[in-house]
Amino acid sequence: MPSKSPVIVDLKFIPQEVEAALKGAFAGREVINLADVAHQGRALSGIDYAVVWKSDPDLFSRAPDLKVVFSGGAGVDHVLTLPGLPAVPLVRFVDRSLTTRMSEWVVMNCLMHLRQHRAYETRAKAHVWEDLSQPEAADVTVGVMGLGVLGQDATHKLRIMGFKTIGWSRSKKEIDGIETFAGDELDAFLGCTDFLVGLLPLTDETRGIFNAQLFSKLSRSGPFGAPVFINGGRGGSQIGADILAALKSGVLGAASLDVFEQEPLTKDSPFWDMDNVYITPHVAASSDVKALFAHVEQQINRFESGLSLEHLVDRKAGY
Ligand code: NDP
Ligand code: OXD
Repeated sequence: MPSKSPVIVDLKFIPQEVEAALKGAFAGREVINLADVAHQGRALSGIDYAVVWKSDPDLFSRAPDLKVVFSGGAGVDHVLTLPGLPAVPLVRFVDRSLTTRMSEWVVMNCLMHLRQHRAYETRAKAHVWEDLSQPEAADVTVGVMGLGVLGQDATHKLRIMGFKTIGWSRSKKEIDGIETFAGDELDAFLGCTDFLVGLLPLTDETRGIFNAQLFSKLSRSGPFGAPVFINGGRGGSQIGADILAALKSGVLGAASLDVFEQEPLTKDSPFWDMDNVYITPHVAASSDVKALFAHVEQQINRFESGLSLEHLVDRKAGY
């Protein structure tokens, strides 16, 4: 029986988490963890599989024989932009725990803005006892841009919390209890949206989509007047300078940003010091590494048994 192909693991995650998750993973196969100094400079030809997250640009020239590439996360922009990506199937990570984490982040941020959490924190620090008028979730329309795996789960959980929820995607969707918009219906969608949630992949079409023009089309008739922008998708889809200007001028009332055009966010970024901005360091839905390896193993087993791979990326669409 031919021996099983090794798997290259090249994940710029927390190294200890990768090490721990590798224990017991990929039974019967050699794992070449590129974070391990023992593998630095090692020849990688003849290897069929690689699991990657933010790989170095020379990966594909070092590993010229890959048959399948696996993204360490749901997004694949970091793979599609690597030089020499071979014309082989690219599989992204779709996972219950990742999806759940993103919905937690989205719901948490919508609730923090709804419940004016920052205003109460500020008052608490100054020992000020003051109540502010309190709309309920049903008074707010949350518009989700991107109705894929993450967007659909988030809309479902936002609805459970009572938010009116609408969504926009490339192709029209039928989702129970949610008004959906597609393609050129974007302006109509924006006009109904009080809290805008970004859950889009980064593609040629979505680069810079969250810009001044788009913010100016959001509803201003919600309970807080100015709309709120919440982005858990990709930083390349937003224009940071436009967000700053919109927050300063009142076109936007507040924001929650997990992703930035340049990551890590530089220490001198004005976003850190803005009272009406919540910042998290691209952790809205980090991959559970054990679950990632289980998913890769499952897909390799399918591939080697002649079954079709799941969660394939459409290279032309870019996601
Ligand atoms: P999916 O591929 O399942 O969904 C993508 C959605 O975006 C689809 O509804 C798609 O439309 C829509 N879309 C894509 N391009 C366009 C466009 N040009 N116009 C309108 N709609 C568009 O992805 P996921 O839901 O799994 O993930 C979304 C993104 O979230 C990932 O690509 C990643 O960048 C980001 N992410 C961020 C994380 C974080 O920690 N911050 C963690 C995980 C993911 P259609 O349905 O018609 O195809
Ligand atoms: C992902 C991410 O794409 O964590 O999974 O950003």
